[in-house]
Amino acid sequence: MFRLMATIPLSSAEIQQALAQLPGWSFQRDALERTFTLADFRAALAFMVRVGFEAEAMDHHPEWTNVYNRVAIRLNTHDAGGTVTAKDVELARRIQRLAPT
Ligand code: H2B
Repeated sequence: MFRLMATIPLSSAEIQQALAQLPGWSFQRDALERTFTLADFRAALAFMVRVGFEAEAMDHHPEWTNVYNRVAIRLNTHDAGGTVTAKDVELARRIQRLAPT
């Protein structure tokens, strides 16, 4: 399933549709992006471990940076020429479930 999801770039209409269900996420520089702010570094690190395990299970890996309590995440699909695919949307949805409220 993921193999097929990862081959077809989404149209900008499809990306906008997906973003409507992904609070805080935006489309920037060919990727889905969101920055999360956690309570402190420990909470940020725990979040990254959870997201990392989810990403690994999907074989889909975020580009991200962490500074203290902030985690900035970018998702796109190298296998689709660095475009946004359904696989990025699926990982963003899973990250939302792990996100602080
Ligand atoms: N992560 C992301 N974000 N995009 C990809 O296209 C991708 C990946 N491809 N993780 C996977 C690994 C691929 O390189 C391996 C060989 O399955």
